[in-house]
Amino acid sequence: MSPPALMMDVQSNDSTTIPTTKMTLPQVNSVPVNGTTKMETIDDMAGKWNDFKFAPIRESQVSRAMTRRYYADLDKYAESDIVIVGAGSCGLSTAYVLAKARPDLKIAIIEAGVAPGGGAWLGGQLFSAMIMRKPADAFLREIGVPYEEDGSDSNYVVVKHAALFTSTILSKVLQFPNVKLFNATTVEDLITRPDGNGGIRIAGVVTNWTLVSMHHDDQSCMDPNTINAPVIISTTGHDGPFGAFSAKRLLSMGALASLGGMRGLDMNLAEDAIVKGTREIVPGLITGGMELSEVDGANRMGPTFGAMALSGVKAAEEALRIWEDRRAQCEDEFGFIAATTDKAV
Ligand code: 48N
Repeated sequence: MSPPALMMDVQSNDSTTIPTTKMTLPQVNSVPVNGTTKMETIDDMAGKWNDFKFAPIRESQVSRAMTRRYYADLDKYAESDIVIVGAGSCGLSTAYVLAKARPDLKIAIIEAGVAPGGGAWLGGQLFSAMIMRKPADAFLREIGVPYEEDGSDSNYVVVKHAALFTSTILSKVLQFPNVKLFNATTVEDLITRPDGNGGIRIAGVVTNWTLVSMHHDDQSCMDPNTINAPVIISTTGHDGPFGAFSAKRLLSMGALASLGGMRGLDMNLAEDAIVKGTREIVPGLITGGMELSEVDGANRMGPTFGAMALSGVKAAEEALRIWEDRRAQCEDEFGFIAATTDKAV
């Protein structure tokens, strides 16, 4: 027989009042340091491990601290201003530029993997170094990633480990208060609206837990969730289980007549084409990074990442160029107001 649930006077915002048995929590075993009872630094702990003790916790406090925040975020970002699909090097670069330029916009990033970063944790063939051709070094300076040059007149720079770039851009993006990363979450469809000309406009994304999305073939009726937004930026890459997702979905729904299909490797042609081609491919949806190679039939560039960063810069610029118009279209819908006003709907 399980022991009676221990009722503790645990602070919670729950409206349900539960009878509590007042307990005196064990005092945190504080080791007085310079007269204080707090361990302010890890130096305070050095050599005092025998007396060390964490502050007491009840498991439900951890559960509530996590779930309360997650569900508040789901509620807040159910109406987003911009959704970025795919947190690879292009998606993260896009998010950085957007969040910095428009702190008033709510930006949701949907990433299928548990670990965001896409293919940018390593260079080519699982090697460590990341190469970026000039002028993409400007982006490295913008986000504060150190790099080397192979000779004073080299046309490229080298980040000693790709993870240094990815961890830095990820850290910067996650620190913006107007950005929410929903990782381990897949966009498994797009929200569409008639565009008034017989075609469609993209007005949001359809999401599910990635582990659920991967089992629609062996489990039926696992319905998704949704996020409305006037602008979607799809940077889902060309690789992996969901690569080029939006491009393929737009083709299957008839919004794109055909896909060009990624072509062979040519660094010079590929990187210029991806950056210059980053654009709104159907009303409300911008495509950047390697997903665009599938749309346009652009070459692949292999193990050089400058185009991913600068495609992100361009995608952000394109998003801000079209956002007001797309938002106005959203406002027309049944009087719903776009996300930034956060007006209850
Ligand atoms: O890193 P990727 O795959 O994509 P990009 O475009 O940011 O960077 C591409 C780059 O890594 C290269 O491929 C290099 C330059 N090589 C080129 C070459 O010639 O080989 O990131 C895409 C991200 C991944 O993290 C996926 O997990 C995620 O998008 N993703 C999705 N997330 C949510 N919903 C989806 N449907 C989805 N599909 C992919």
